[in-house]
Amino acid sequence: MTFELPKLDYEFDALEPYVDALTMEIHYSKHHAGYTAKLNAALEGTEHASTPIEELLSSLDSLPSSLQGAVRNNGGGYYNHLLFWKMLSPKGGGEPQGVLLEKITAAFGSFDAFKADFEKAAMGQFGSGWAWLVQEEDGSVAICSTANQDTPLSEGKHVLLGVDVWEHAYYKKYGPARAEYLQQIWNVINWDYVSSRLR
Ligand code: MN3
Repeated sequence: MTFELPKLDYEFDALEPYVDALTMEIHYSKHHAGYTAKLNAALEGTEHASTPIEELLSSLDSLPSSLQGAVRNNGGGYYNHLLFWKMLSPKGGGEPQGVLLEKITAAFGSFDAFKADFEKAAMGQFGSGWAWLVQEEDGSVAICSTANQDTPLSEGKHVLLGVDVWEHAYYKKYGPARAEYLQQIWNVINWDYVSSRLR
């Protein structure tokens, strides 16, 4: 088993009431575990079984065509959730500080304007996917979204923050109200971790 499900830094119920315990348990124990197992199964016995996940995802086109789908979907799911759990914290919320806040203000005008733009991108992602804050080559930050488990890493972008907008991330608590989930998720965003990802 090359890729392992990471230990969570908090309990399933630690993000209540914003992310409910049952959603966390299923999301981690079924969805993330599933991506991990399927990724391992796809790579087992191939020359890529011990290639770092970042390397696999940033060079999808150079992989054998028989592996590209599994790495894109299950490798993307494995990697995106690795980051997502760290981007959340029971001690999260509030506003980013320092350099990250400066970059956000420079790009969007204010933190509130950034949140509105981010929520718009997340709402505009039709079906399953993610909304992202990424850092560009020139150091500036930008918002984008991806479908399914596609990750900005595969487009050469450096991820700072990602929010899962698959229904499995919110449906048990919020039903179809993705907008409400997005408004509440800010309460548990771990800005210290997001800031630590700046290059
Ligand atoms: Mn998910």
